Amino acid sequence: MTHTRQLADSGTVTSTASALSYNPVTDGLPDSWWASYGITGPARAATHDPDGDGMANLVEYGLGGNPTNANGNLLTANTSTNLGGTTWWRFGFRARTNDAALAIQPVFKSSLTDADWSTNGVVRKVSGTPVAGGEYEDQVWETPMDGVDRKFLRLGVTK
Ligand SMILES: [Ca+2]
Repeated sequence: MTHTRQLADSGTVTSTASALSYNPVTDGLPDSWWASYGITGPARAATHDPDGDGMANLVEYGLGGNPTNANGNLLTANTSTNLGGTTWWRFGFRARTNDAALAIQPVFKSSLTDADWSTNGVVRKVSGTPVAGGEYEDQVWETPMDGVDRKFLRLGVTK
C-alpha cells in the first residue's frame, strides 16, 4: 500500500507501508510451550532455570517438567534389582516424543573425576508407555552396578 500526501507548496512525500510480522522469541522451543507457563520475552532461553531447581528450560521441556515450579527430581523410577546374579540400577523418566529434533540420552560416570560421560552398559529396558495424550512416554532404563560402588547419572537433553 502506498500513501501519498500533498504538502503545501513544497512537493510530495511518499511512503510505503511495510508488512508487519510476529516473530516470537522461542530459543528453539515451541511458542505454545513458553506461553503455557507464562514465560515471555528474553526469559525464553533454553539454558535459563527460572525456578532454580537445577534443570534448564530445555530439560524441563524434554522431561515434562514445569519450568516455574522447582522440582529437582524428574526420575519416575530409581531402584536396584538383581537379575541373574547381576545388580542393576533401574531408573525411569518421562520423555517428550512429539518433537523429532529432541534427543534424550542417559550417560554415566563412575567417578566425577572421570573425563567423559559414557553410554556403555546403559540399556533401555522397557519400550515407552505413551502418556499425556502421546506427548510423552515413560521410559525405563538399566545399567549394571557390578564392580562399581557408585555411578553418577546425567540425562543429556539436546535439540
Ligand atoms: Ca528449572
